[in-house]
Amino acid sequence: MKNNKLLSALWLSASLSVVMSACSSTHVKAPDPILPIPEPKQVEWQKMETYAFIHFGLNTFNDREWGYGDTPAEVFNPSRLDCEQWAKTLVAAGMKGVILTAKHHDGFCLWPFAGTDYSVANSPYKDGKGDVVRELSEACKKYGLKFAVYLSPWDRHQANYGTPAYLDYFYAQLRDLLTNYGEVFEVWFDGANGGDGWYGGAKETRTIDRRNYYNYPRIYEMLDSIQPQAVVFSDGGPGCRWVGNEKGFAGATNWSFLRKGEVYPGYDKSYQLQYGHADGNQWVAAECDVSIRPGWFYHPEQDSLVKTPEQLVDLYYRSVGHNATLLLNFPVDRDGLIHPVDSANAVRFHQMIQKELETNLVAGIVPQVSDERGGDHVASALTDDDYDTYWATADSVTTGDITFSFSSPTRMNRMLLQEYIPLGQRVKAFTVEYRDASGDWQPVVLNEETTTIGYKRLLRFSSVVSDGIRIRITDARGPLCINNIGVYDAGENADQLFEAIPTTQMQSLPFTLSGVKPEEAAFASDRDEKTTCFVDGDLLTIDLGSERFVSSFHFLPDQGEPNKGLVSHYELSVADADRKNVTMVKAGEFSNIRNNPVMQSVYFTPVKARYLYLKAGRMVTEDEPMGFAEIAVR
Ligand code: FUL
Repeated sequence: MKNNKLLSALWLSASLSVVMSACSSTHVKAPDPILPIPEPKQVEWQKMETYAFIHFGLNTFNDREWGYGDTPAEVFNPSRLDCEQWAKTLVAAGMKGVILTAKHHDGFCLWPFAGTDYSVANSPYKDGKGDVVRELSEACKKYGLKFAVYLSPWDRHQANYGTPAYLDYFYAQLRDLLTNYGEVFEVWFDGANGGDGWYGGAKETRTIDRRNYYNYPRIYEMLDSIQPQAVVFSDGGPGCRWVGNEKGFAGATNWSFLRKGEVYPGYDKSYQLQYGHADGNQWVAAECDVSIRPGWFYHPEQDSLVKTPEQLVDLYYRSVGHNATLLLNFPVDRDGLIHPVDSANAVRFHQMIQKELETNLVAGIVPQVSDERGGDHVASALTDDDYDTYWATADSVTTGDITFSFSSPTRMNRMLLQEYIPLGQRVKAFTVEYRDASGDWQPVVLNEETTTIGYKRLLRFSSVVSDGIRIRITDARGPLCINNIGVYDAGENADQLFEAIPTTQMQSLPFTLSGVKPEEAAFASDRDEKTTCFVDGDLLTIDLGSERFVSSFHFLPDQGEPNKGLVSHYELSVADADRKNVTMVKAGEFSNIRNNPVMQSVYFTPVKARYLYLKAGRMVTEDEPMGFAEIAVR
């Protein structure tokens, strides 16, 4: 009897607390959203975090980054193409989806588009019966990857490019891809547009009004009616934005907003895209596109230049960990396969990340918080591993402390923070501190600023061994809404793992430069990519001191923000010791140098020479002097 009474008393109090908590949940209003906020599909897209790019096409076979559109379709001849090998590799590398270059700037179509004969249908691949878009979309279904397409608006092959007739052609291509290959998660519109091309005849330059020519509002209508779940990438969105570089990182401070209408392909302040516009009124989160090799397309001489697993881990922290997504490119090789080195490094990268962030030391621990809104928005929501529950503060409270205590000293060196972005991005500044032996709070040592959080912020800090860690949010755009916190120990070598990785290791014959300011000459060979030597005029003269056999010229462009002195078209000549015989060895363009100012290389037939002359035919920005962070001659 006594027991029964006790049981019923317990039952009553348990039911009361359920009722009370149900009441409090229903009575505590969620914070109002702070505009701009993402569309649900933008949140789903951001949750993908890492996905792959595949650059494959005629360029793979003609060793170009930007084909002119003059290479015959018969050149496309992969002997062992296997989209299932791509899909399996990408899954093992942790990729959630893949975007395929269905058509790059050269106009060659990887699917048998009926509107042109410049496609796989006229190539030896499967005797013209192949369809790489179909093969990859089917492999994706089989291996559980999402699928998406890149369709270059610029077409260097089409004779009518630049006229209204081309637009009908372009829209028909898009409609074909959106209608016949299943669901796509993203459509990628490249900002590189207009310029030199073949255009069905001799090479010529065609400029277009990049803002208006394509009539993007019409394209978005088509997309919304056929594939409403797809997010549109372009430099300024509307679904997601370019991050302003092709190196694979976003700023540590990164707002998912832009000022509506301000950014368009060719935006002259593109370096701002890595930070977003803090005062923006449109939700356009950043996507970090980067190739696992220096080029986007496969070049055999880059087999030794594949990014290492450690470099990829670093990029992961600076992309996904900086409130952006990571779009990692795999240049499929001439056999039609992802190269074994690329595959091994990418898979290892994924394993390293999984290992570093394997055990959340605060999972299920309810932290102490300085303020709690109540209802569903309580401290326990921070570590319950449920994306849709979040801790929030009262409407008037825009700062807050979250403190975790451990029963014994614990080693920590990584942290994950997530804001509940369906209600907007709010946090402007925070600090992370640990409790020292005397019980005082000390800041952890980081290599970047702690400002924004957004969808996800990952921090790497020097290891501390402590029984307490706290996050102090010191400034925000409104009440705080944090849905997830993780604290990790990435192992004994955690601190070395995030130290700077050397980027410039160029071997060169010794040289001196003329045509440059004497105090800047040394910058071109100081192995410091942050110092640049600028040239007076449009001619750089390199003196090797004596006649040598040379066969290549390399340079790293200025790595500043924005990059200055980028040479777009060049002529490279050589001369003998008495400068009587001057011979031009190569002329061409540094394709895509504006968006991807990585090391540029010019290879030519070996020749004996003492002097090399690089003449700038055209600069990316007119009237700027040429700039070189590093130079090498071999
Ligand atoms: C750039 C293009 O010009 C490159 O070739 C590459 O496709 C890259 C992803 O986008 O703008």
